[in-house]
Amino acid sequence: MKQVSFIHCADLHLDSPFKGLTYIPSDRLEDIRQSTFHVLANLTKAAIEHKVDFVLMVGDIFDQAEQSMQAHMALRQAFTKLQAHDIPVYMSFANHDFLQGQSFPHHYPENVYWFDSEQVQALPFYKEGELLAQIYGFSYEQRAIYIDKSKEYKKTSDSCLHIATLHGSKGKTEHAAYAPFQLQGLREMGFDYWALGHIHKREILSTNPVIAYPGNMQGRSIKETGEKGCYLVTLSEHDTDLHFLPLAPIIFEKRQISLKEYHQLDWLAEFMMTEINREQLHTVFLQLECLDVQVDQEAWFLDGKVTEMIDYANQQAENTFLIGLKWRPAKTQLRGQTGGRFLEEVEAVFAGNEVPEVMKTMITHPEGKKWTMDWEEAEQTAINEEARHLLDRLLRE
Ligand SMILES: [Mn+2]
Repeated sequence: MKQVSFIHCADLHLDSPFKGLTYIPSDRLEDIRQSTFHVLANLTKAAIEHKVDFVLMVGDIFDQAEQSMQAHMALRQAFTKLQAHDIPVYMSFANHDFLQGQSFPHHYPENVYWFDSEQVQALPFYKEGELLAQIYGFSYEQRAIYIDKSKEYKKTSDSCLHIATLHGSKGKTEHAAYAPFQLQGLREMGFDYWALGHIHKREILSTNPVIAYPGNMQGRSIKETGEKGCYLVTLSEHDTDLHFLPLAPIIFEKRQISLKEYHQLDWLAEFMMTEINREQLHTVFLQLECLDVQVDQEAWFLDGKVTEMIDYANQQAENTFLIGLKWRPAKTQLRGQTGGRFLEEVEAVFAGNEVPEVMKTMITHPEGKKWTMDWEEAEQTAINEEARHLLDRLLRE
């Protein structure tokens, strides 16, 4: 029976600049900037410890088309370490590190096999002279691929395991620019495993055969919460064993707290200190979201008292740091107020799905488009809520 063990990872985004992060204690910034390098070192270590047959890296190895020398050197060093343990790497580039944007030569050690064009190719994996698997894949030449690439995957006639790597997204609606595929289509093609990449949230889309996203390897903002890492896979013709390995040195988390029961300011301070003193194996960046903030509590936030508390808590912290505080007043008063036509119009904007006239100039402007195009529903709701609270506060002042 043919059997292989391998690591399936994707979306390393090596040398991510972490530009969007705010409120991070300045002496922690360097840890964050180094985290994608640390996770690569952890990956190398895990592959060696688990003695895997090979490593699959499914696209977006680098965060940007044009890369830093540090990123190239770190990647090469990781490959060399794997080579010393006879572990091959099968790798592709995708929308972040597409081929035509790269100028650095691809001189990798001999254990590294990479998909060098948008043409789907098969690369064989031999162990002690025996062909155990064919590994399929392609790289992005440009930053987008609008067609369903899965239709171009053709199994060779070899009697061995057939493992397909694909950096793309499911369906046609959401991210059609990234090699969109249909799940049912993949299921029916007879491959033993579909190693996906692109979506940063870990997800098993199908179990027979396994079609899975390992998620990205290091969360890059408060939108990418929880443990991050890779899959350790043992695959034979009859069985797939999938095991998640956490690798990320830094974890982002969110915690909600209702202030209804917190009548005193020092109770909130107490809560913060408990949160930062929790036993943690990793460095955790925690966003507190204070809900149901009562009218008389709003001053705590507006006068900067809570920010000051966070600064103090972070000075005491060892593993858990508070970042990016959010707070929401208990009740939006806009609705209850009799503010005449103005408030009615404001409410109509919030209630409707139509883009208000005044926004149209902004979202059609090339600069504005960048910031307003891709809101998910939850984000849109959060933005609306925040706008409503801001208006409410300003009107009362
Ligand atoms: Mn991608």
